[in-house]
Amino acid sequence: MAEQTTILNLTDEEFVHPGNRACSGCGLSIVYRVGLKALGRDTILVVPPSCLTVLQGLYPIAATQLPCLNVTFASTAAAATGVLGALRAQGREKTTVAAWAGDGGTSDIGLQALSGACERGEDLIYLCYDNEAYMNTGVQRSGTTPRHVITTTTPITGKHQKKKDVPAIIAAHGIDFVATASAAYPLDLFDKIKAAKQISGPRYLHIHTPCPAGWGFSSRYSVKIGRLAVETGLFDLYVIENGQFRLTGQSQKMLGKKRLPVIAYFKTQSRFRGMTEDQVAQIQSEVDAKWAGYEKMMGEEAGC
Ligand SMILES: Cc1ncc(C[n+]2csc(CCOP(=O)(O)OP(=O)(O)O)c2C)c(N)n1
Ligand code: SF4
Ligand SMILES: [Mg+2]
Repeated sequence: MAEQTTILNLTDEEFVHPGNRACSGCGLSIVYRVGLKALGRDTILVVPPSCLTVLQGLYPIAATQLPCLNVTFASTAAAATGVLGALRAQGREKTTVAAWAGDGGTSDIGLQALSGACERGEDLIYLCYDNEAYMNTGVQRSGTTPRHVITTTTPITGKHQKKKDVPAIIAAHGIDFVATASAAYPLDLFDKIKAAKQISGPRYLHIHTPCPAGWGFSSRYSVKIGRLAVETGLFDLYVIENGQFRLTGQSQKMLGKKRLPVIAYFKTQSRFRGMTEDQVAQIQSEVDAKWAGYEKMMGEEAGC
């Protein structure tokens, strides 16, 4: 990727109007503001029902300055494909089409349309902001809700199943660009979207997005909690470019270093309140095994 952006050279162009209807401290507000800066003015957004539709609002009092097509849940990537076709017919092939959906709209309801678009090689950028539940309708569990999280549909003992690894599913389509990012590392997110813009074909970004209302923490801690997810090794920042996996940003810096224990993350949010000590220990051992895999992979690449 090109040189890293810093706060000193980040563009001050804004595509979000001041004031929107997201909750205070919403991680999506950061992701959306920075994401639009990276996408640029010549972009058409395609968005299914979600907290993002609430944040964006409705014409004529929309919070966004970019054109947006609000579509049905299941059709995001298919609708974006239609927009691409219409632009092609008008000779407007330089316009970026960005499909932008929540984790419910991506990992569950919109997955078949996204898979189809990836398999066909559609020229779109797909961004999934992962707040790890169906937040807009009152915190129901989704495919990407982590294990043991209490939601309104997984009360008392929490979700029993593992978080669905959507970036891995998309990478299995063999597309040229898959990346993860976090609201807590906005410049890393900016640079990844910029990198995605340099190439054509389907490009997928999966963005960890803290949600004070749904995760149960004070709105002032969104960035801190987003960072803890990365610093504990629970959510990793990486890119897979042309099939080549590499850790990036803070995750890359953590290679060979001691990570914070996962309990440091769990204890900050009331959604983990049902976890037992054994469950915490089990997740810790899974994270340790995953990172041992990263260390081995990087060691092999370095010829050690
Ligand atoms: C077919 C269909 N089912 C259900 C809904 C109701 N609905 C609107 S937003 C939403 C939650 C979306 O969750 P997610 O994609 O994770 O985005 P978030 O709200 O968390 O930002 C649901 C279930 C709908 N609009 N259409
Ligand atoms: S419910 Fe969560 S994701 Fe939705 S607007 Fe509020 S803080 Fe943001
Ligand atoms: Mg969600």
